Amino acid sequence: MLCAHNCDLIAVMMQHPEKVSVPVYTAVDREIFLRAIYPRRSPAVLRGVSLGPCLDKWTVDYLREKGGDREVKVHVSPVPQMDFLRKNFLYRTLPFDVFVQRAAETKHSDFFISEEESYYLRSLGDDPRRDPADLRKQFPGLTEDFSIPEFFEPEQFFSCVFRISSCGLQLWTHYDVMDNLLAQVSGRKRVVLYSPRDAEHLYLSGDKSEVLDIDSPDLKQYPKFAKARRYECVLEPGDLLFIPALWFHNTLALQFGIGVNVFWRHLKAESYDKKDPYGNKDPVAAARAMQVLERALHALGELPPDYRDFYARRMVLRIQSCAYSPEPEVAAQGCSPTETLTASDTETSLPSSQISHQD
Ligand SMILES: O=C(O)CCC(=O)C(=O)O
Repeated sequence: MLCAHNCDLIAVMMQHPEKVSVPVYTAVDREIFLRAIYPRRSPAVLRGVSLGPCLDKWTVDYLREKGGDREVKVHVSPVPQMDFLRKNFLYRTLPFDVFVQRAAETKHSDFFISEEESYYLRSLGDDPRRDPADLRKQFPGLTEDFSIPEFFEPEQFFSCVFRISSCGLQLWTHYDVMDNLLAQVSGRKRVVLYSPRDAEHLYLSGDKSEVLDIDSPDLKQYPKFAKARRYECVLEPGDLLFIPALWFHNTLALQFGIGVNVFWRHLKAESYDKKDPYGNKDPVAAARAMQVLERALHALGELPPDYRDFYARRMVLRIQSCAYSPEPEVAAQGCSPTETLTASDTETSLPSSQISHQD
C-alpha cells in the first residue's frame, strides 16, 4: 500500500535537482564488494544480494506469530517526523506482536496519543544498557529467515538491529561510528545521506543534525545547510544500503517497512568505546580529543576577546594543517558531484551492466 508520502517525495525530488543519486550495484558478491565498492567509503545500494527467505515470509501476520509477544521499547510519535530537539515522541513498551500490528495500520483503535500516531522500533539487546541488539538472540523464531551478508569477518560483527516503521515515519539525520549494511526487507524507504565532510553544514548536536526538515529547511536559521551535498536513494524490498561509518543518514518510510541493519567494526576493536551498545559513541581517541578541546576552549576563555579570537584562529589553522585529509582526488580534479560517485571510477573493476543510478 502506498501512502501520501510518495507524492511528497516527487515534489521534494523536484526541489533538489542537484542531489546525487547513490549508485545501485547488481550481482555483488563478497569479492566484488571488498574490492570495488567498500574501499570507496561512499554509500552504495546493492541490489539482488541474497537476504534469505525473509523477503517472502515476513508478512505482518507471520512476524506477529514468529516474533511473539516479547516486550519491545518503541518510539510513538503524534506526527510522522520525529523531533529529537523538542522531543515530540514518547517511548512506550508493547508486546512485539501488538507493535507490529499498530505500525502496519494507519488508524488505531488502541493508541497512546492519537488515532494516527506513528510507530518506530529500533530493537535493543537483552540488557539495553550493555548488550548490542542481535536479532538472532532477541527473535530466535525469525533467525533462520534473515541471512547476514558475509561482507566482513565474523569477529568484526557488532549488532543486528530490527528497524520497523509506520508509513511516513522519518528518522532524524545522524551518524554512527561503525560500518553498516541496512537491509530493506519490505516496504520502500527513502534514504538521504550527507558526507562526513559536510559536518560543518549540518548544525550538529552530538551525533544528530538539528536541521529536521531536510526537504524544506529554514535557511534563515540554517544558512550553511544549503551547502551540504544531498545523496539520495529509494530502497526497494531486497536492497542493501552500505552506509560507511560517519556518513549522516536520514530515513523516510514511504510505506510500512521492515528492515534489519548490521553494524560491524571497521577499526580495531580497542578503538571503540566498550560501553556502547548502539554503535554511536565516538571512538575513544576522538572522545579524548574532544575533551582536550573543551579544556583548550576553557583556557582561551581566560583571555580578552581579541587575544581569544587570535589564538582560536591559530588553533584552527593548526588543526586544519595537521589533521584534515586532502580532498578526494576526483573533487580536486573538478568533477561534478555526480561524477564522483558514478560508474566512471568503478568501471575499471566492474562492468557497467552492474551499476546504475536512480534518477
Ligand atoms: O532504517 C531506519 O529507519 C534507520 C536506519 C539507521 O539509522 C541505521 O541503519 O543506522
